[in-house]
Amino acid sequence: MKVFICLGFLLCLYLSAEAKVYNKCDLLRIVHETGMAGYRGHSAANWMCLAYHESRYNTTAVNNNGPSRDYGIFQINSKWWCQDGKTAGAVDACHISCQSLLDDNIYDDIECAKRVARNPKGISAWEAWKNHCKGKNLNKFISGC
Ligand SMILES: [Ca+2]
Repeated sequence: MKVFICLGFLLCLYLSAEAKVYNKCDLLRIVHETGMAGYRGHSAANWMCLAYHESRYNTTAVNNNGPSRDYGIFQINSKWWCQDGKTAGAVDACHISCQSLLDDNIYDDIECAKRVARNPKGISAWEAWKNHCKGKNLNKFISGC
């Protein structure tokens, strides 16, 4: 039993070394810096709201949808956008490993999110954006920074 507790503890240490939960103002700064603000007509507040409702700004967020998985701060899907080696018929349109969508460097995640937004569905590809952000007052996602 002690061995298992120890392993669990070490795993936590390992994960926390890579894990990063962004605070709002740091993420907003990067959204501006990378040209995501206004990209394809979507304001910084829309991207901030999207990331908040997809991952709570946690870069290590993973959600298993059965046949595919969503990865990282923007919850990018392995069926279409990234390669996780275990999704049948994966397209990998961002040409990126899904694992690199979980580290604390989100610049590559942002490039992939822009690629998603260039598709005909645009930002509507994200269910969380449609359900929680579309047409809403999003001021709280950018205020105070
Ligand atoms: Ca990354």
